[in-house]
Amino acid sequence: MALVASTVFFFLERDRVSPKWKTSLTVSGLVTLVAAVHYFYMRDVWVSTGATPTVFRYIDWLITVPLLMIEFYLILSAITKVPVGVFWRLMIGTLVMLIGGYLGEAGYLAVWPAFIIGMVGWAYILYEIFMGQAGKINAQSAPPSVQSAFSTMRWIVTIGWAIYPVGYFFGYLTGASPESSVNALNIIYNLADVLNKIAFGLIIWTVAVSESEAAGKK
Ligand SMILES: *C/C=C(C)/C=C/C=C(C)/C=C/C1=C(C)CCCC1(C)C
Repeated sequence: MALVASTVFFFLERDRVSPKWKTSLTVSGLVTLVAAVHYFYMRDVWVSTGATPTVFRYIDWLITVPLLMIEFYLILSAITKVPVGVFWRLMIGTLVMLIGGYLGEAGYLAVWPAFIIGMVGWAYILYEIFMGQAGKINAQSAPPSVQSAFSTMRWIVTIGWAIYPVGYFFGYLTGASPESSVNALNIIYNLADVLNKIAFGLIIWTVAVSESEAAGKK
Protein backbone atom coordinates (compact mmCIF):
# COMPACT_ATOMS: atom_id res chain seq x y z
CA MET A 1 0.00 0.00 0.00
CA ALA A 2 2.92 2.33 0.70
CA LEU A 3 4.14 1.59 -2.83
CA VAL A 4 0.72 2.50 -4.24
CA ALA A 5 0.63 5.73 -2.22
CA SER A 6 4.15 6.66 -3.33
CA THR A 7 3.17 6.13 -6.94
CA VAL A 8 0.32 8.61 -6.67
CA PHE A 9 2.60 11.06 -4.88
CA PHE A 10 5.43 10.94 -7.45
CA PHE A 11 3.06 11.29 -10.39
CA LEU A 12 1.18 14.24 -8.87
CA GLU A 13 4.38 16.00 -7.85
CA ARG A 14 5.54 16.12 -11.48
CA ASP A 15 3.48 19.32 -11.74
CA ARG A 16 5.74 21.05 -9.24
CA VAL A 17 9.08 20.57 -10.97
CA SER A 18 10.64 22.07 -14.09
CA PRO A 19 10.47 20.04 -17.35
CA LYS A 20 13.95 18.51 -17.19
CA TRP A 21 13.16 16.90 -13.82
CA LYS A 22 9.80 15.45 -14.81
CA THR A 23 11.20 12.25 -16.33
CA SER A 24 13.02 11.43 -13.07
CA LEU A 25 9.78 11.68 -11.10
CA THR A 26 7.95 9.63 -13.73
CA VAL A 27 10.56 6.89 -13.41
CA SER A 28 10.31 6.96 -9.60
CA GLY A 29 6.55 6.51 -9.87
CA LEU A 30 6.97 3.68 -12.38
CA VAL A 31 9.32 1.85 -10.02
CA THR A 32 6.81 1.96 -7.16
CA LEU A 33 3.91 1.13 -9.51
CA VAL A 34 5.61 -1.93 -11.01
CA ALA A 35 6.58 -3.11 -7.52
CA ALA A 36 3.08 -2.52 -6.08
CA VAL A 37 1.49 -4.68 -8.79
CA HIS A 38 4.06 -7.44 -8.27
CA TYR A 39 3.44 -7.34 -4.51
CA PHE A 40 -0.24 -8.05 -5.17
CA TYR A 41 0.81 -11.12 -7.17
CA MET A 42 3.35 -12.15 -4.54
CA ARG A 43 0.81 -11.87 -1.78
CA ASP A 44 -1.52 -14.21 -3.70
CA VAL A 45 1.23 -16.79 -4.16
CA TRP A 46 2.16 -16.59 -0.50
CA VAL A 47 -1.42 -16.75 0.82
CA SER A 48 -2.52 -19.59 -1.43
CA THR A 49 0.61 -21.78 -1.37
CA GLY A 50 2.83 -20.58 1.49
CA ALA A 51 5.74 -20.69 -0.98
CA THR A 52 8.30 -17.97 -1.62
CA PRO A 53 7.23 -16.04 -4.75
CA THR A 54 10.71 -16.13 -6.29
CA VAL A 55 9.65 -15.81 -9.93
CA PHE A 56 7.46 -12.74 -9.37
CA ARG A 57 10.12 -11.16 -7.19
CA TYR A 58 12.75 -11.49 -9.89
CA ILE A 59 10.41 -10.32 -12.66
CA ASP A 60 9.82 -7.25 -10.50
CA TRP A 61 13.55 -6.71 -9.85
CA LEU A 62 14.39 -7.22 -13.50
CA ILE A 63 12.14 -4.26 -14.34
CA THR A 64 12.65 -2.00 -11.31
CA VAL A 65 16.42 -2.27 -10.76
CA PRO A 66 17.24 -1.14 -14.33
CA LEU A 67 14.78 1.74 -13.83
CA LEU A 68 16.62 2.74 -10.65
CA MET A 69 19.92 2.60 -12.54
CA ILE A 70 18.41 4.82 -15.24
CA GLU A 71 17.73 7.36 -12.48
CA PHE A 72 21.46 7.86 -11.94
CA TYR A 73 21.85 8.48 -15.62
CA LEU A 74 18.85 10.84 -15.72
CA ILE A 75 19.82 13.04 -12.81
CA LEU A 76 23.29 13.49 -14.31
CA SER A 77 21.80 14.07 -17.76
CA ALA A 78 19.55 16.79 -16.35
CA ILE A 79 22.66 18.87 -15.69
CA THR A 80 25.29 17.77 -18.21
CA LYS A 81 26.02 15.54 -21.20
CA VAL A 82 26.63 11.94 -20.11
CA PRO A 83 28.19 9.26 -22.36
CA VAL A 84 25.81 6.38 -23.03
CA GLY A 85 28.51 3.89 -21.94
CA VAL A 86 27.74 4.82 -18.32
CA PHE A 87 24.20 3.61 -18.85
CA TRP A 88 25.27 0.31 -20.42
CA ARG A 89 27.82 -0.46 -17.73
CA LEU A 90 25.23 0.06 -15.00
CA MET A 91 22.88 -2.25 -16.95
CA ILE A 92 25.47 -5.01 -17.32
CA GLY A 93 26.23 -4.93 -13.60
CA THR A 94 22.51 -5.14 -12.85
CA LEU A 95 21.98 -8.15 -15.12
CA VAL A 96 24.93 -10.10 -13.75
CA MET A 97 23.75 -9.41 -10.18
CA LEU A 98 20.13 -10.45 -10.79
CA ILE A 99 20.76 -13.42 -13.06
CA GLY A 100 23.30 -14.79 -10.56
CA GLY A 101 20.79 -14.41 -7.71
CA TYR A 102 17.96 -15.97 -9.69
CA LEU A 103 19.98 -19.03 -10.74
CA GLY A 104 20.74 -19.67 -7.09
CA GLU A 105 17.26 -19.05 -5.69
CA ALA A 106 15.48 -21.02 -8.41
CA GLY A 107 17.84 -23.97 -7.99
CA TYR A 108 19.61 -23.83 -11.38
CA LEU A 109 22.98 -23.28 -9.77
CA ALA A 110 24.42 -24.13 -6.35
CA VAL A 111 23.58 -21.36 -3.89
CA TRP A 112 27.16 -20.29 -3.10
CA PRO A 113 28.51 -19.84 -6.66
CA ALA A 114 25.28 -18.04 -7.62
CA PHE A 115 25.71 -15.74 -4.63
CA ILE A 116 29.27 -14.91 -5.66
CA ILE A 117 28.22 -14.09 -9.25
CA GLY A 118 25.53 -11.78 -7.84
CA MET A 119 28.06 -10.07 -5.56
CA VAL A 120 30.41 -9.47 -8.50
CA GLY A 121 27.62 -7.72 -10.45
CA TRP A 122 26.82 -5.52 -7.48
CA ALA A 123 30.51 -4.71 -6.90
CA TYR A 124 30.77 -3.59 -10.53
CA ILE A 125 27.81 -1.19 -10.09
CA LEU A 126 29.45 0.23 -6.95
CA TYR A 127 32.72 0.68 -8.80
CA GLU A 128 31.00 2.60 -11.61
CA ILE A 129 29.10 4.98 -9.35
CA PHE A 130 31.97 5.61 -6.90
CA MET A 131 35.10 5.46 -9.02
CA GLY A 132 33.99 5.10 -12.63
CA GLN A 133 32.73 7.64 -15.13
CA ALA A 134 29.35 8.28 -13.47
CA GLY A 135 31.13 9.24 -10.26
CA LYS A 136 33.60 11.49 -12.09
CA ILE A 137 30.90 13.32 -14.05
CA ASN A 138 29.08 13.97 -10.82
CA ALA A 139 32.18 15.30 -9.08
CA GLN A 140 33.14 17.55 -12.02
CA SER A 141 29.89 18.99 -13.34
CA ALA A 142 27.05 18.68 -10.87
CA PRO A 143 25.69 21.57 -8.77
CA PRO A 144 25.76 21.02 -4.97
CA SER A 145 22.15 19.82 -4.68
CA VAL A 146 22.67 17.20 -7.40
CA GLN A 147 25.97 16.12 -5.84
CA SER A 148 24.31 15.63 -2.51
CA ALA A 149 21.42 13.67 -4.06
CA PHE A 150 23.89 11.59 -6.07
CA SER A 151 25.86 10.85 -2.94
CA THR A 152 22.77 9.82 -0.98
CA MET A 153 21.61 7.62 -3.86
CA ARG A 154 25.04 6.06 -3.87
CA TRP A 155 24.77 5.21 -0.20
CA ILE A 156 21.37 3.68 -0.80
CA VAL A 157 22.93 1.42 -3.43
CA THR A 158 25.69 0.53 -0.95
CA ILE A 159 23.90 0.22 2.41
CA GLY A 160 20.27 -0.17 1.34
CA TRP A 161 21.11 -2.75 -1.32
CA ALA A 162 23.37 -4.65 1.08
CA ILE A 163 20.17 -5.80 2.78
CA TYR A 164 19.44 -8.09 -0.20
CA PRO A 165 22.52 -10.30 0.04
CA VAL A 166 21.83 -10.45 3.80
CA GLY A 167 18.33 -11.77 2.96
CA TYR A 168 19.83 -14.29 0.55
CA PHE A 169 22.32 -15.33 3.21
CA PHE A 170 19.63 -15.97 5.83
CA GLY A 171 17.43 -17.65 3.23
CA TYR A 172 19.93 -20.09 1.77
CA LEU A 173 23.38 -20.02 3.30
CA THR A 174 22.97 -20.57 7.05
CA GLY A 175 21.87 -24.21 6.92
CA ALA A 176 18.84 -23.34 9.11
CA SER A 177 15.51 -25.17 8.69
CA PRO A 178 13.68 -24.27 5.45
CA GLU A 179 10.56 -22.93 7.24
CA SER A 180 12.46 -20.44 9.38
CA SER A 181 14.75 -19.34 6.57
CA VAL A 182 11.85 -18.80 4.17
CA ASN A 183 10.34 -16.33 6.63
CA ALA A 184 13.61 -14.51 7.16
CA LEU A 185 14.19 -14.32 3.41
CA ASN A 186 10.83 -12.80 2.60
CA ILE A 187 10.69 -10.38 5.52
CA ILE A 188 14.17 -9.05 4.76
CA TYR A 189 13.49 -8.70 1.01
CA ASN A 190 10.15 -6.95 1.67
CA LEU A 191 11.72 -4.38 4.01
CA ALA A 192 14.57 -3.81 1.59
CA ASP A 193 12.13 -3.13 -1.26
CA VAL A 194 10.16 -0.55 0.73
CA LEU A 195 13.33 1.30 1.65
CA ASN A 196 15.10 1.10 -1.70
CA LYS A 197 12.16 2.01 -3.87
CA ILE A 198 10.39 4.65 -1.80
CA ALA A 199 13.35 6.35 -0.11
CA PHE A 200 15.28 6.41 -3.39
CA GLY A 201 12.32 8.13 -5.10
CA LEU A 202 11.98 10.64 -2.27
CA ILE A 203 15.61 11.68 -2.59
CA ILE A 204 15.12 12.35 -6.29
CA TRP A 205 11.94 14.25 -5.51
CA THR A 206 13.82 16.43 -2.99
CA VAL A 207 16.53 17.43 -5.44
CA ALA A 208 14.03 17.92 -8.28
CA VAL A 209 11.94 20.31 -6.18
CA SER A 210 14.89 22.26 -4.82
CA GLU A 211 16.61 22.57 -8.23
CA SER A 212 13.34 23.64 -9.87
CA GLU A 213 12.68 26.27 -7.22
CA ALA A 214 16.25 27.59 -7.48
CA ALA A 215 15.87 27.86 -11.28
CA GLY A 216 12.52 29.66 -10.86
CA LYS A 217 14.12 32.37 -8.73
CA LYS A 218 16.77 33.23 -11.35
C1 LIG B 1 13.61 -2.65 -6.06
C2 LIG B 1 14.48 -3.75 -5.99
C3 LIG B 1 15.81 -3.69 -5.74
C4 LIG B 1 16.51 -2.39 -5.47
C5 LIG B 1 16.52 -4.94 -5.71
C6 LIG B 1 17.82 -5.06 -5.51
C7 LIG B 1 18.42 -6.35 -5.45
C8 LIG B 1 19.70 -6.60 -5.11
C9 LIG B 1 20.67 -5.51 -4.79
C10 LIG B 1 20.14 -7.99 -5.05
C11 LIG B 1 21.38 -8.38 -4.74
C12 LIG B 1 21.92 -9.77 -4.64
C13 LIG B 1 23.28 -9.87 -4.43
C14 LIG B 1 24.17 -8.67 -4.29
C15 LIG B 1 23.96 -11.21 -4.30
C16 LIG B 1 23.17 -12.33 -4.88
C17 LIG B 1 21.78 -12.31 -4.49
C18 LIG B 1 21.03 -11.01 -4.76
C19 LIG B 1 20.45 -11.09 -6.16
C20 LIG B 1 19.92 -10.99 -3.73
